[in-house]
Amino acid sequence: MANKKVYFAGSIRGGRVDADLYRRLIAYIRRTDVVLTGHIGKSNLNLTEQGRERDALTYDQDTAWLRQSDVLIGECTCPSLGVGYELAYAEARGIPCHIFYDKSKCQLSAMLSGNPYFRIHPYATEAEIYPLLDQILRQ
Ligand code: 6IA
Repeated sequence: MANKKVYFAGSIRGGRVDADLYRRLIAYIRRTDVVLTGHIGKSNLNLTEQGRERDALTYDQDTAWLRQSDVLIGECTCPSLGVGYELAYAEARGIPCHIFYDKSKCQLSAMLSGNPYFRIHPYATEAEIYPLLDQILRQ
């Protein structure tokens, strides 16, 4: 099925060390499908806390996008409280969740790797991710 709505999840306040990778993965998915969360790959995000009212707008928008999405694809090498929350939110609503992480750079939380609901894709090189994305987007 083409044109899936993809919720791409990646660290924001958890750290932006992988922001360029997020940008490349989002661009790849967008060749065929829709990414609801394109901002995750942007280089100029304001990371500072902006107060609960401003953050509530982010929460409301992101959870609305999650409820609309066909699949969540999370890049989880850089640990992020928000991404962990989004994964649990998506699981509770039966949205398929795929988790990617660089196995040479991190150890995935047992709360993710121990949950059989999540489809987990440890990778050694970025090149391994793209054929897996093709499979996920074709499902
Ligand atoms: O705990 P983190 O900040 O690392 O959480 C990252 C995850 O939460 C991402 O997958 C996003 O979907 C979501 N998220 C966290 N912060 C924001 C955000 N910040 N905007 C959109 N989604 C967010 C507001 C700054 C913005 C005005 C650039």
